[in-house]
Amino acid sequence: MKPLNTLTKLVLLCALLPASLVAEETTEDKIARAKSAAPAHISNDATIIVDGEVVVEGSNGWTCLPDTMPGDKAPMCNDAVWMQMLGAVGSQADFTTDRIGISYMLQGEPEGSGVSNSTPYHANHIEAEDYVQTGPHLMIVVPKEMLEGITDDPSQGGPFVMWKDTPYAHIMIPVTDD
Ligand SMILES: [Cu+2]
Repeated sequence: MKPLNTLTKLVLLCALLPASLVAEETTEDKIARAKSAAPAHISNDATIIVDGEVVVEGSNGWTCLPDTMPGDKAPMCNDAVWMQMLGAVGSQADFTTDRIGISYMLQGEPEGSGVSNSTPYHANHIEAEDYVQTGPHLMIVVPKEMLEGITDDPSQGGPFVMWKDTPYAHIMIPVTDD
């Protein structure tokens, strides 16, 4: 096959452009999704981070993100402890806390954006034996000894521990039936 000449490339580019523009989310879309993770009385005054940048400076100590993992469209609003933990997960750093941390994920996780319940680092979460996708929920991180007595089995339908044997163990609390 002959290499494409510049004109052909240009024509191809123009043909593809409109579709990609339609699919592209605006920062406003992402801000709206980030805020939808928590009740308005929290998200309206929260800091919003989109694609790693602060786009709204908040005033109440909460931080909302349009995605939990890049592009997964699972928005969350986190307090300071949760933001610290998220940073540790991202850099595979150790993490302990002497206080409770709270995260709201009231939109839950869209199709395919769940995770392995045992590790944040599964190479392909959706293929994990213990893949779990959770509807609207809260997430609570506590000093580890406080996890005692809470199941790590999501199928029971109640609160369960996610990533139990990692520094990032936290309690998942589903708040609806889905
Ligand atoms: Cu969550």
